[in-house]
Amino acid sequence: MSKAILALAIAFAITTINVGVASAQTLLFKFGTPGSNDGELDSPQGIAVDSADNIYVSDQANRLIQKFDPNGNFLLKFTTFDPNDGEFAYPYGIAVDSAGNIIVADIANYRIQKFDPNGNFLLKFGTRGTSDEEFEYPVGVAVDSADNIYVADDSADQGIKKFDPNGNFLFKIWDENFFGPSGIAIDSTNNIYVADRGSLIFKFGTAQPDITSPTITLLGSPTVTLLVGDAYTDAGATASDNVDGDLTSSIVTFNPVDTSTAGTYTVTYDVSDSSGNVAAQVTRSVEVLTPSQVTQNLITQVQNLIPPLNQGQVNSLTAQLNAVLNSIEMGNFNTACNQLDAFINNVNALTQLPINNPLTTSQSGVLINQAQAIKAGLSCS
Ligand SMILES: [Ca+2]
Repeated sequence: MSKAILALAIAFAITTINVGVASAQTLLFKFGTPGSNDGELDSPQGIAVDSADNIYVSDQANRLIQKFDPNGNFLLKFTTFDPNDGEFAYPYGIAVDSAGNIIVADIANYRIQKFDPNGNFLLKFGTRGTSDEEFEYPVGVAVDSADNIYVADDSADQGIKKFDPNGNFLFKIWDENFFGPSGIAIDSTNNIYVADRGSLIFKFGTAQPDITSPTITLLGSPTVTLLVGDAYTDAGATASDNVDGDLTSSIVTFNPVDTSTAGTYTVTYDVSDSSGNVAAQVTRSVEVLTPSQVTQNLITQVQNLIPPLNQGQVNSLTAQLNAVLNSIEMGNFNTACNQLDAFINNVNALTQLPINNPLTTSQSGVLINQAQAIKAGLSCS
């Protein structure tokens, strides 16, 4: 054999091998005729086989499930138009458990249905919604070695949900890169595989993922009122998580409080756990008031004390506070301090102890504390 012929022979051999590698796997058979009679199909979408190699097809447009023997011969079909049980509005994903029961995802009814090998209805679960037990677009189903049922809900928010064989919710699997989890399969050691319409394939282990967010607990009052110039020390918050434990040191606090400028400020607290679950944000409202604003608030409180005060008593206290306001606005802080002292004396004189006057010590204490706070804000001696 010349070199040229040998080279040609090798090239031919390589070509032949390549053709062999690229060819499709051997077709054993195919079956199906468009239509709605037994064994005829209309938009079949899902397929599964049982332990005896029988073939189940979710025949979407015919709204039923068809069962064929291992050679593709029609065995039975089932559907029921009972609106309560077993009606297929849009059967899609299908799986067979170890007992030969058939699990079907019925998208348009937002539910999963289970049938025995003869097509008798066994149970259903799910309704439309976004809670753990509900579905938005249940497309794919799979079962693990214990016949637990996994549902792929083709919605970025819902992800994969695991149910026990009776349809009781167990847990949810979610990933931040979910776009439309639709296909699902379980391997021999119960790892979970997900095909997502966002062009991603996921594999999840058997351990239950952490899907529980940490919680933040505010320390101190959710509302704080200060005077301009006061010091503000934030009381902080604590955080804890079901897996990570104490996450207090990981809290991200945003504290915009500026006590040199009157206004209402919102302090925010955020934290997430090591699995990326984000806690519900907790906030605190801090109001920084000018001495004038506190004085005006005090006037309002005094005017709301009828009864136990009478109109004359309220008028007297209000006049004193209006004088304080006027002095503050004129910049006569020393005068305002003296006027506040007179107000405090007046309040004390109206307090029940030691004789039976109208104000309780509690009521007068609230007024006096605020007067003292205004004095502090004015740097009274
Ligand atoms: Ca957690």
